[in-house]
Amino acid sequence: MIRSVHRRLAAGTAIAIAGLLAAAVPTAAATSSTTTSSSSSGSAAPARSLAALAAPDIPVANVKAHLNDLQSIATANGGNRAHGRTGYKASIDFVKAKLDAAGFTTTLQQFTSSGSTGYNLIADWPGGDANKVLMAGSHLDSVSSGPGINDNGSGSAAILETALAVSRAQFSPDKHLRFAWWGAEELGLVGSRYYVNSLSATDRSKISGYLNFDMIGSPNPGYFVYDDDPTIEQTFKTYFTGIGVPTEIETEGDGRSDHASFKNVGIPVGGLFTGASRTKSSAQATKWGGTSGQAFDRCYHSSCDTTSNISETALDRNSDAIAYAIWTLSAGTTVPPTGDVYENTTDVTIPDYGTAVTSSVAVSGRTGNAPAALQVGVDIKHTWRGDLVIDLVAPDGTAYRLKNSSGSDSADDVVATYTVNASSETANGTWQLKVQDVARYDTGYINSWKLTF
Ligand code: DTR
Ligand code: CA
Ligand code: ZN
Ligand code: ZN
Repeated sequence: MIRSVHRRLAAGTAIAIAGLLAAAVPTAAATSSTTTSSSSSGSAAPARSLAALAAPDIPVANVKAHLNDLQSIATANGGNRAHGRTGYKASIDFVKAKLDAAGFTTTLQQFTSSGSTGYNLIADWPGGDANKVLMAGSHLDSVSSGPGINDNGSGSAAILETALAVSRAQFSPDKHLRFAWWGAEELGLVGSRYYVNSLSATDRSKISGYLNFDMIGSPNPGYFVYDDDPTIEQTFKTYFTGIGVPTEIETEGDGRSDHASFKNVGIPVGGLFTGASRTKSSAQATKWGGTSGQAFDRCYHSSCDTTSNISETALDRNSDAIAYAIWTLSAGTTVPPTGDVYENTTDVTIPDYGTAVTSSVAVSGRTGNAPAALQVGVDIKHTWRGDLVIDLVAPDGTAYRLKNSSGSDSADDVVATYTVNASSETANGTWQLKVQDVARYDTGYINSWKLTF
């Protein structure tokens, strides 16, 4: 028996405070990151400062642990993680395994360069508006002369830990989040260019911005911000101003890293850099500390680019800046759901490690297709929510993945609002929420769910 409730939110009663809450980061259960509510007027902090409050601190110890793992991989594979060598594929497999366990949808993209197979790793976080994709990327390959811990284990480890923080928070921003680890950057931005060239013009147009992180832990660090897209540049500058660290514009010129592949096709880009073989001036040493007259990274492209070639302070500051930028730039301009709500509040038990169950809502009386930003509100009570895979199934049977399973997400309950681009689906018909518990132990039930058109 389908018990769906159809009600219209009176216009004006829903005051969209999404821009302020979109950056709100749930701590315990995954809660809506975009919501509307009636609220009395009153001053509210600007969204950006809330985003600063809402973005999680990235534990630099976790980032360093990833660097230790990459160091071990290099040591076990001839001392490097270069394109075409066993150390690179081992690095890719290491990163992919962590993302799969955290609930990301990963894709391994192969290409050939200099006679060897190269790999890009693309990791999509389920949910968000598929027409507004925010990307963050780092090249994972080293040069053949060393382990490449600063260049570019530092960027790779920082975005990996940020992606894991997205999973821990069950962050569900307005935009769709995509992370990428590039192959063969050291051969001339080969992997990132291959990725961009493989995108259709339509898919390129969906990328609202690409953030690049290549060398963000240099031992004698500078704090450089790319001066390409002004909004991205300002976002990073705002973060560093907030922690009292002055920045400079990255002046080593375009084309020096993977953001160039995106900029060349008109995608807004930005990023951070702590310096390579250029020397730190006395003015910079006064500003940032460190040693003037010495290279930002004396081990650039050398065998001594090991885990001892890292400034923990720079790595920590830049990792946190990455999280701030992703939380801030992924909050789109949400259209408040002032339309119709179709809800089913009947409890449905989810069998432990069993077959999928469904809960339905009947939508009728509407014209045309569903919206490009269909809001799917989910309320599931379930211990160890990482057991759960959740899909929205349209009337024609098309399934939209809302949440992947995650072996590491031990938190309880899924209370979240997902945004689905359902514009290719007829609005009228029976929509279903499909939930499956894919791991033993821990049980729960669908408490309620709703569609807001
Ligand atoms: N090409 C990068 C290092 C590098 C040199 N200048 C910049 C400027 C911005 C980012 C990175 C770089 C490499 O060797 O991987
Ligand atoms: Ca931190
Ligand atoms: Zn390099
Ligand atoms: Zn690099």
